[in-house]
Amino acid sequence: MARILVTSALPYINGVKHLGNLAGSMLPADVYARFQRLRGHEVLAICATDEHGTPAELAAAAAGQDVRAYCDEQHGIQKSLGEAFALQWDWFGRTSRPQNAALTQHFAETLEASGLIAEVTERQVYSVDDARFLPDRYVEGTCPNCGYEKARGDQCDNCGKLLDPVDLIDPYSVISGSRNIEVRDTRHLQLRQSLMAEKLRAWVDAAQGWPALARSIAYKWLDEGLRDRTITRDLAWGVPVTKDGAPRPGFENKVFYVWFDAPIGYIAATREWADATGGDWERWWRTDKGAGDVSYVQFMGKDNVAFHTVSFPATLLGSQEPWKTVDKLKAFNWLTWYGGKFSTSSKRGVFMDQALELLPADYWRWYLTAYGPEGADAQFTWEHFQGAINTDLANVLGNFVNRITKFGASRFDGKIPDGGEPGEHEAWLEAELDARLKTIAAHYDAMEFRKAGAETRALWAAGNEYLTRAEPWVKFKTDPQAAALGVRTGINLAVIAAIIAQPVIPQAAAAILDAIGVPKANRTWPSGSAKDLLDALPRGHAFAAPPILFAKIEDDAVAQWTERFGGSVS
Ligand code: B3M
Ligand code: ZN
Repeated sequence: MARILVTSALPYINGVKHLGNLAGSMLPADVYARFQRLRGHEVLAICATDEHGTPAELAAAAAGQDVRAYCDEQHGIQKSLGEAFALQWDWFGRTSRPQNAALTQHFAETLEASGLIAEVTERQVYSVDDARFLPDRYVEGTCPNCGYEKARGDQCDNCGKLLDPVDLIDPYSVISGSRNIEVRDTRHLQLRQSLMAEKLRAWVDAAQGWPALARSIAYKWLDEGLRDRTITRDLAWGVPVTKDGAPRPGFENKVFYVWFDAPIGYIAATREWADATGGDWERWWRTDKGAGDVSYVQFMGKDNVAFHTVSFPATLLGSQEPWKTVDKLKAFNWLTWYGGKFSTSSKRGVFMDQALELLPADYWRWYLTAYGPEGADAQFTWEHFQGAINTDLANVLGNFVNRITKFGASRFDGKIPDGGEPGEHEAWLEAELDARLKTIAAHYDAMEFRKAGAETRALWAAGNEYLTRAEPWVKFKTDPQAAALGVRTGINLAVIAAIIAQPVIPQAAAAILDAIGVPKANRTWPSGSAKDLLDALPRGHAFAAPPILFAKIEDDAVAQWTERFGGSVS
């Protein structure tokens, strides 16, 4: 049995997340964790809200709320929406909790003791009218790289370039709109990444389980020459900057940069879990305390890769302490809304709360996993979503399960019948099953979710194919033994179809397994021969047909939703 630590990139606190946030880290992390639990591995799945930095402060200000009250409210909303989407975290924490402040301050002081922190004077954008410095997203202006006029201080949304606020052309304050902007000196702490370049490159070289995209981004940063990075900001909301455990002189009005404390939030949320459950967090994060045999798997969007393959490891490795670093990493492209961005303000796209008003979580989980933005951007369209749901879930899985359970319940008193000897149709099915079960598991292990989805659908389709071949409802009149065999085999196959569906559509899978009366302990990932799996339920075992599993999405619903959420690249 393996020990697997799974983390998803931490969603920013500001507002309900859209389907892209779900598809690009949280959902695949949950699917992977569920799969590994079904295989009997010890899994710890961790996530949290990323609550510091300018996104939180600006959103709280826009909501007219104190930032802590805003974060309290938004964390609750995101936590309950995650539960409604059946995201099964062992803990969904908060980077604003004391555990993260303590750890962030520990790392900063340890890094300083290793000579990797320098106190420097920086030139920063200062707004005279707001009487404050304007870090990151507090200042916008024209991008020096592409001319985009609403580039943010930290990154240009148009060309993606990472920016320094002082580079912006014609900057203005996001708070007041004022252009009465100066560049002034201010003291900051810098992480001396330049001193870590060699150690980090060696670590990236040695990394085995990374996809090409993640590796190429890490090398790009390393090849560009690692710059020393400012890890403090002139903000009030965040982790206070300390020295020897006390407020650092000259830094009383500064906090750590959100991207310094956020990844530490993975460890801190694990400490929250331990504090709440009595678990042992060091078993997962300290290689001197048992984490040496942990496989650590991270899920994120591609714009977060550099922070996870360079900056965060620089913190961990630079501390000279035995911290667990990532082993495997899955980076996603973007889910677009008809090729464009999701946007609340311009009513483009569906957000997590709205999605659940329209359809149960399983519909979205299936579509966003089996058609997710893995190797390339994936675009959501209502038409494609409708087709995928109606085909994969209603016609293939739903139809197969309903036909065989309804027929078996009506003609065989809802009991697994005896009789009939496996023949050519069962031999065909056994070969199908043996091959597909192995392939599905291999795709999940490799974090290839689209491929795992396609193979899962193919196994469900084999169920319909088997029923066509075995045709128990025809044989029932002429050869009751063959009909009994067909029903027995078909019901056992419905169990397998549901068991392998659990990582992606847990609610529908549970409905099928509950109706067929499969004990919870028997719902682990199928092992053993297909022959045994197709004859696993004891003769006479009582079963029933589950309620209708999936309602087809009708055209008029698509028309309504297109009207409400947008449905063309405008
Ligand atoms: N909050 C998500 C984003 O960039 C960011 C991830 C933090 S993971 C430590 O949208
Ligand atoms: Zn730009």
